[in-house]
Amino acid sequence: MCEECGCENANNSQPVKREIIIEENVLAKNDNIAAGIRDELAARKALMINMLSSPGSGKTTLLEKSLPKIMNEYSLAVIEGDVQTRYDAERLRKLNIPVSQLNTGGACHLDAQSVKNMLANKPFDSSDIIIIENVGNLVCPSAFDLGEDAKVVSISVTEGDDKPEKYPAAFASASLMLITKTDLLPYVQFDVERCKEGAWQIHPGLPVITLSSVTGEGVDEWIKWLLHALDHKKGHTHTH
Ligand SMILES: Nc1nc2c(ncn2[C@@H]2O[C@H](COP(=O)(O)OP(=O)(O)OP(=O)(O)O)[C@@H](O)[C@H]2O)c(=O)[nH]1
Ligand SMILES: [Mg+2]
Repeated sequence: MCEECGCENANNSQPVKREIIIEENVLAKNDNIAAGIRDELAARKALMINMLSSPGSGKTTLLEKSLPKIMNEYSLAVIEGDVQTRYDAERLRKLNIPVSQLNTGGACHLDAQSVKNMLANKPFDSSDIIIIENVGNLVCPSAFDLGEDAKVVSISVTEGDDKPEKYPAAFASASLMLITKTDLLPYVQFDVERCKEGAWQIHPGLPVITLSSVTGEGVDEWIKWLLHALDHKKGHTHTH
């Protein structure tokens, strides 16, 4: 018995091996389902974004702030992933943004099957842009492909500028990093350049947007990135 967490695996190599094989099977099955989702979304040229971060980095607040700016022009839908509660879905519904809540009931990430089930329903079956707010966790969600076009990882300035180096998987797999809550920079020890450098060590050239949902700094840039990704999905040529 492991003294730290009470698990059964300590000092016994057999169960650990079995656990790794099971984990590989789970991931392979998840990847297959995700590949199916990706094919389906490619066929109807819908964009799906998977937002990752540790709890409380400001994902829902950013969606509240940014999506109303484009909701009349584009057909949007949000999947809110949380261990428990419908709080985030209720917040977005107040703004008339179509949203469904997925509660994992304990799991630290969303998986492709639960997203696939959701995508069969309205309004997801006809949306231009589907945003998944994954469970707040900087580790597990990065291992589970959901069939998205891009992962967007957020880190708020209250979390410390060393986090990309400490939790590299999320930054390695992301297509965009958001450094959030920049309005709090005067009050915390956070070196934006160090944070970027740390992320670039893991993922050279990773695009970065610094933003604040309080001041609005960077929010338009985030929307521009999103619409550019949609353009790309629809196969339009770019002029910017
Ligand atoms: N100062 C400041 N606070 C912010 C900003 N964005 C979000 N917050 C606050 O940070 C807290 C968490 O914000 P949420 O948007 O709920 O964060 P989240 O990433 O959706 O959280 P989970 O879904 O629980 O992982 C709330 O108290 C927000 O008001 C920001 O730009 N500046
Ligand atoms: Mg949230």
